[in-house]
Amino acid sequence: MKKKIYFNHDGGVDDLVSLFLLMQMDNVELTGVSVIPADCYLEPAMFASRKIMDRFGHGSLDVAESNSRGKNPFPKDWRLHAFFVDALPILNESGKIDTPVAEKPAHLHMIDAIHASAEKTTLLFTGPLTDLARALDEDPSIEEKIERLVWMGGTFRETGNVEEPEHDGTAEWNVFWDPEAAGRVWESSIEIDLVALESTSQVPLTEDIRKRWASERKYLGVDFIGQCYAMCPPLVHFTTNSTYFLWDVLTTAFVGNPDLVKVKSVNSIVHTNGPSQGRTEETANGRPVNVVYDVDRDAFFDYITQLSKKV
Ligand code: AGV
Ligand code: CA
Repeated sequence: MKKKIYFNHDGGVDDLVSLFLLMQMDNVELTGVSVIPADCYLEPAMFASRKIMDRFGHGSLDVAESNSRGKNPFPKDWRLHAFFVDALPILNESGKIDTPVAEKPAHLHMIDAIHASAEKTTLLFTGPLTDLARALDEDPSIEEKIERLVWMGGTFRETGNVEEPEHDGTAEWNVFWDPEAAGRVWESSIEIDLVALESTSQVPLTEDIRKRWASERKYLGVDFIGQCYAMCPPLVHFTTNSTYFLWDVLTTAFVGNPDLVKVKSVNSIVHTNGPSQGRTEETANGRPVNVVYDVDRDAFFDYITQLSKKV
């Protein structure tokens, strides 16, 4: 049986590649897609999502826009990536967009999608949790129809990936953008799988992987992901604040193939205020989350490249 997946993303290159990959998985049925303007601008991220669904999808879904706002904005340079993906010739060949924009905002769209499915829904979030927090406040009855939340977010290491004034550097960005939303979801009883920096740091974008995609660009899907990752700074000598990892793509691959990773349970809290806001911290009396802390790197890259060859 196919897993029912609702996907909420924030329009980064790896969010949009994730959307493409999800639609190539035989064991996944996508029940809805929505876009939150966190690590993107909303308009190009919506266009790009709809064009990716036109070109590489199979179903008849619409895409919902989020009207959520965060506390700590993403750097503009990163948010601009959605414009580059939207402009790719491969997505603009037909000159039209068929996939419609949903009438309802993302959090209400997600509530409808959860109720519309007889089976429980797995939520895949590759941006901040704001829309989920708002959905839980709006309609707490969705909780019992959620199979689990798979989230790219957090870290239990001393150092996260936020380098901003007035912050101590302990947070991961998706938590930092809206720490209170994460805090709200932590209060729920939803099973949480956290694809944290522990595992995503093992899958940086590197030259060898770019070369591999270039050598196999005769496959339309491999060409597409190669073009997308041409926009992102790879890891060459050492990691910088702009080095690109396959954060969300690992999270998405985990949904399609959980055997790629290792998971352990950690009790944790979320810091919602002050210089550590957005930090996820291990604490004996915190709520349990399943942390994805290790990945078989080669098997992961084989898996996503294989999926990309299906188109
Ligand atoms: O913290 C990782 C999250 C992922 O959801 N995003 C990017 C991924 O989509 C924020 C982010 C952290 N560092 C970045 C980010 C960078 N160097 N460029 C763009 N986005
Ligand atoms: Ca993201």
